Amino acid sequence: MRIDVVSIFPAYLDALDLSLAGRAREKGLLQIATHDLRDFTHDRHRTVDDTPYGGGAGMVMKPEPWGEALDTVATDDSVVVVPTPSGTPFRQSLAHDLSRERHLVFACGRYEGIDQRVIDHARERWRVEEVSLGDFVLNGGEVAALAVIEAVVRLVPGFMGNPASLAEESHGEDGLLEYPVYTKPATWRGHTVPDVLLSGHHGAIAAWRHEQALQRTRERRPDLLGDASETSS
Ligand code: 6GU
Repeated sequence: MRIDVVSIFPAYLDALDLSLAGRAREKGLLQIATHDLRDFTHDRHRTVDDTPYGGGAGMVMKPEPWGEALDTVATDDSVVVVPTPSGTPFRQSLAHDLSRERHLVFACGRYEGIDQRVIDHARERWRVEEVSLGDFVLNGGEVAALAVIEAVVRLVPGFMGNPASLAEESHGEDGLLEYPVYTKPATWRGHTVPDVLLSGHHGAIAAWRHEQALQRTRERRPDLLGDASETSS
């Protein structure tokens, strides 16, 4: 897989040299490059933003540098990923989907966003995914791109040591949150590990874990249980 990231703060992506993506790159399974959007400007001040048509607070990213950047970086088999708080929620299913692609291009916006024509034009040439990490606001797409890249890269075959651990986690096959986990010692600061986990009864352990996962999901994420009374639409 190849990943290109376009940003006015490419140094944000330095963290990709660490950990998972770093190891995948060392194995030659992943190529990642970052690009400074300002390198695609032509004025002396390397301007990337301007005031919004129609008025209002903040600045909007100009279309021309983005057009040149995407022309340079994207190819026929690219998927363009645009992190934005107004995107569709980024889910594990999309992470799996993107992990099967050959080339991802992340367009990291700042300010109040990128001129909409950049996205509209990109959709005429590439698959475009505008994604949000949740109902909160970041100053730009860089931190969101890091999160999406980590979620995708760990699913690419050969990138992770133990494929079983990929299926067994939260938002995995059964759609529930993960059950609580424990390790030694059996008592720590007066808190004990649940007896069933020390029992050696695999059936009882599996049943307990499933019940814990259900209880957690009911309490924290009832929307995941597909109860129509809990969904907003
Ligand atoms: Cl993807 N981008 C920004 N700027 N803010 C966010 C977000 C993305 N997801 C949640 N907040």
